[in-house]
Amino acid sequence: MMKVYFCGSIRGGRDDVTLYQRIVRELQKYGTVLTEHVSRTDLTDRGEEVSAADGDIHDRDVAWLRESDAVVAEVTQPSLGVGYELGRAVDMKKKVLCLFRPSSGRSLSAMVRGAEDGEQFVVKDYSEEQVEEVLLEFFRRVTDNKT
Ligand code: 6K6
Repeated sequence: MMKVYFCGSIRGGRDDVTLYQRIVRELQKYGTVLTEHVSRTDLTDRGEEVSAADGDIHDRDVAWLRESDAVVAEVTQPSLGVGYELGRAVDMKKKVLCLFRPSSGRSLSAMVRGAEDGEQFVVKDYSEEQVEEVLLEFFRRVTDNKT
């Protein structure tokens, strides 16, 4: 079973959490999502529901990232944590898909957009209704190159 690491903003802001939920539900068709909590609606940007220390969160997440076969990030809502995870993922030579919604009116960081290499690191401009097809295309490629 493939292990998927999903990244989405937490302290960067929770505006897109229902979309994260939709993405995670879709990702579960392809494998185990290690970071399902990112899409939990009761996890706020303040972390009232969470008692874990930041150091423990960091160490656990980096260990999961190392374990993962693929990394999918929703990058429309800017998040330092997501940016950090993406940088570590590149260094670990993971297959990465970044999903960005141009309809937000935002402009994606050059450090993410510019990391695109069309192979290991892909940035996909999409709209919400394309979640299914965009993920299908990505995982087709991931599994093709695995053999
Ligand atoms: C919850 C609420 C506020 O703070 C928390 C701490 N909980 C976290 N639990 C698990 N993963 C986390 C937590 N905080 C950040 N992350 C990781 O960083 C997730 O994997 C997200 O992809 C990313 C979000 O970073 P920020 O900078 O937006 O918080």
